[in-house]
Amino acid sequence: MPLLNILQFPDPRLKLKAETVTTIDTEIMTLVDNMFETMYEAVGVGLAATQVNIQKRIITIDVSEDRRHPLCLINPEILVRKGSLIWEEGCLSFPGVYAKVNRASEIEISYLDNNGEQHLLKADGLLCVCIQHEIDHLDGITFYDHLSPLKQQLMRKKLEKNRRRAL
Ligand code: GNR
Ligand code: NI
Repeated sequence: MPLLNILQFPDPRLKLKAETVTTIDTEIMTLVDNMFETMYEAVGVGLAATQVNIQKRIITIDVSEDRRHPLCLINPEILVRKGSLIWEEGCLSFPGVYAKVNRASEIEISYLDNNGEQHLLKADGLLCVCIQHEIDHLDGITFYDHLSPLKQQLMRKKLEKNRRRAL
């Protein structure tokens, strides 16, 4: 199965807003499979379709230790947000850099799974942070957008430095 290319900051396509999925057909099911393969290969805990240049509201997640608990969220909606926490986040579109971001500490969401069945889910901890990070991607927002201008500048410099080293 082909691995999908993950867009890297500052690719302007990371700012596009994803559209609601209307029918879960074989094309969507194949995309979900390919997103899981891409996410596991890249060793990420989540991946949003926006990051692989597909503007559809689809997220793959696996926050388990054994990496054998895939979770696919289609058209996710946050219904309830409670509390706040600060978590050190990373992002596959920003390799090698990390930053503390403020998020809700508990959420309740609705979503469709890859069979089109509707679910409600309560989340806290890493899962809660990851879902908020991924839904942001679907709205064209990255963790960079949550940072102060100073921290944004620091992150851009670190990314440049990492890229020079990778050449
Ligand atoms: O792999 C990832 N780790 C992570 C760690 C803390 C908070 C969020 C994340 S998501 C990230 C993968 C990614 O970029 N998803 O969009
Ligand atoms: Ni990300």
